[in-house]
Amino acid sequence: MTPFDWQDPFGLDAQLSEDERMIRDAAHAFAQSELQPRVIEAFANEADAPELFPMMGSAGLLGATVPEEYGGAGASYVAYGLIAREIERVDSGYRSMASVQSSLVMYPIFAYGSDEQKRKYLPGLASGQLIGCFGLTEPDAGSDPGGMRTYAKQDGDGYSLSGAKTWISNAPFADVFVVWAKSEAHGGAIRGFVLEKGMAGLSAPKIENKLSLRASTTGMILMDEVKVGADALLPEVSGLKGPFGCLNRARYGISWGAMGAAEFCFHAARQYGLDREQFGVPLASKQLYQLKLADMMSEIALGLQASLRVGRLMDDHQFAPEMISIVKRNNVGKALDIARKARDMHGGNGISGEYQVIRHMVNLETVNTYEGTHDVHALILGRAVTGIAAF
Ligand code: TGC
Ligand code: FAD
Repeated sequence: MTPFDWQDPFGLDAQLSEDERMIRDAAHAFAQSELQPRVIEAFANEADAPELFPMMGSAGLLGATVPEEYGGAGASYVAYGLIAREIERVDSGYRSMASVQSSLVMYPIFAYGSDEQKRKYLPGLASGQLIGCFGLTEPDAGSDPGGMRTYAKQDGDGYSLSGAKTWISNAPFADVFVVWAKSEAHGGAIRGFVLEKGMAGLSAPKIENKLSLRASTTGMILMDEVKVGADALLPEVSGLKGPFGCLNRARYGISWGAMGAAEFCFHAARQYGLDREQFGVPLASKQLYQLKLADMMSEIALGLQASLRVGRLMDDHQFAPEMISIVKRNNVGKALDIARKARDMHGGNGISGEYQVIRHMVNLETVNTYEGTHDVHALILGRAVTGIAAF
């Protein structure tokens, strides 16, 4: 009989390759030594942290799946998920910064870009010398991105873009903007464009006073006849499958990341229950307390195993987007529930920033909403089950 490990109930570690374990351990060491010491203050002060990008780049955490010739690590999607889990064990906002850069900026340039665009942007994005953002959501088009109003007019050989994007991670300090717009020259089809900081007519004001994900900077992208050359167009994709192809990768990473946040909360609640005595005994000796810990451990073990399966299928090019909807929706929903329970199990201390569980709890409210809300993923799955779109 194998002894049971409450920190790894199904032996996830043993299912990883040597390379994946090394990447996981490096991400863990970076997150604990560089991110953890700054996060409480960063969250409290809603601080911008562009300096983290070159640090994450040096640690090999950006664009892990992108081939080495473009500065990436050529690693597996499982390795990418493990990185997200380790960063989000510290904070969902830091994972957001990294996953936007990797899945929503580097991936579309790699998958849909010209050779010239790949050479121009990918090495700088991988090293973190360049910071990227991804503009899909608009004030009047969130869950329904097909309703976007941003358009690209033909302008000589190039294009002129006008419109507004909102709730855009990294935008206020981004150098590279991957923006989706309806293109006049392509019969109104949604196309991707790469814009650069400093272009006339382009601005990215910060959205202040978020009460969730405060360690990640969020802003708008305002475009007033931003003129770009023909070389700004991502040539290899047309239609909503362009942005959705990126979202598949980011949503998958989030499914691992949310489990990292949940693990932090589970471990914290366990330790708190062992240390804190009430009625003359540790809280962890109480049946109700143990029930909550048992539920947390079970959901995390199941969620990680599901993400590992989806990651392996992605690495084999055998995945369906609905699989990603299952793990994004379920893992984030379970993580939010675990964070709320952990907050409660810490009693009054649970509302203090020092104990960190309430920070994870409020962060996960955002994670539940972005990249397709919990209910939108239910509708994607409902369509798959019934054949009827209920959006
Ligand atoms: P629908 O008619 O279903 O599809 C339109 C076209 O897109 C294709 N497609 C996909 N392709 C690849 N992967 C997927 N997951 C795809 N889903 C759809 C589809 O085949 C079709 O292609 P074609 O060639 O036939 O035209 O589209 P719809 O307009 O009915 O969409 C419905 C719905 C609800 C599924 C979709 O709009 C949706 O997912 N909404 C949620 C929006 C969302 O997730 N936004 C995320 C914004 S980015 C963000 O939040 C970043 S946060 C980052 C961070 O900080 O971590
Ligand atoms: P809405 O679509 O208006 O939804 C509001 C509510 O209605 C939700 O509960 C939703 O589930 C529900 N609803 C919507 N449609 C239906 C339906 N058909 N049936 C039943 N219920 C429905 N976007 C980017 O493009 N890039 C980014 O980098 C980015 N970063 C973000 C960072 C943060 C901190 C946040 C909060 C958001 C970010 N987003 C980003 C935007 C995010 O993707 C959207 O907020 C999300 O897609 C939901 O859109 P919405 O806010 O317009 O909500």
